[in-house]
Amino acid sequence: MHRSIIPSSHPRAKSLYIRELLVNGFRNGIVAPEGLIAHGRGETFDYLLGENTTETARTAIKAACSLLLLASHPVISVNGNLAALCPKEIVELSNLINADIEVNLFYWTRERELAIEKELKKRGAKTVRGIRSKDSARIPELQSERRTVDQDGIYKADSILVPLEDGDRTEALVKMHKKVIAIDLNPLSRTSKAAAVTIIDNAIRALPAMIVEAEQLKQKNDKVLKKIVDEFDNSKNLSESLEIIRCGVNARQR
Ligand code: PTJ
Repeated sequence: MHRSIIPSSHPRAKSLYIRELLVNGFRNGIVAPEGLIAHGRGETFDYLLGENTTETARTAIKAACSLLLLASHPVISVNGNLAALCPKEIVELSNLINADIEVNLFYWTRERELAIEKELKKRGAKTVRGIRSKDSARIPELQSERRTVDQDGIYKADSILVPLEDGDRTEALVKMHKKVIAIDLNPLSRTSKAAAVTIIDNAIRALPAMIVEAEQLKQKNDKVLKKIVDEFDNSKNLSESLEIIRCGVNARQR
């Protein structure tokens, strides 16, 4: 890690540290080379959104946590970028909402799948699903490597948290009548539009914010959680994020 050569006084220090987490993840065999490029795309949107969790994202976080707490079988889907950015928070959130953790990769390799499993177990995960075996299931109509899922994980889940997703799988999961909760910095992506709840925020901020929110919402009864979900409008929330990008966060949230 080159953290020592990035002065903490650097105006872009936080953003440069996040890059280092990904570069480090790449060097440790967790992040795909293409993951570094995907991060660059995300960074652009993050810059335009003000590099903070907006009130609009907080509304989505509340709905997302409510949906996950109402689920009978929630799963957190983990790819290379997420595992590099916030492995500790993945485990903490999964414990809090009683969710399975499942590795699911677009650029699948056996080595990376195992490196991610190892990283999550190092951070306290007891079980990590999605490690391919002869019992793995297939998502119908999906051609990418992401179609291979755990028979007792994503395949049977009713709600799935999918940070940094490609649109194809989100659409396929929706067709399987699953509730998809996305974390994506791009409010124009197919994933953002297809998900039931989309959190337009950087996953590195969204996961810790979800932990705080879920801790509070866990005290509420199902009726209250259901009302939060019913009142959430994903299209409206996406439009608000687009307006923040267009006009700036202060113009939108004054
Ligand atoms: O680890 P693998 O093999 O599963 O590969 C993962 C990547 C990310 C390489 C793969 O899923 C991919 O190519 O993703 P895309 O299609 O480039 O989409 C990534 C989306 O996530 C884009 O809309 C980005 O704007 C967004 N994004 C990037 N970084 C972040 C992000 N959203 C939230 N938080 C981020 N840190």
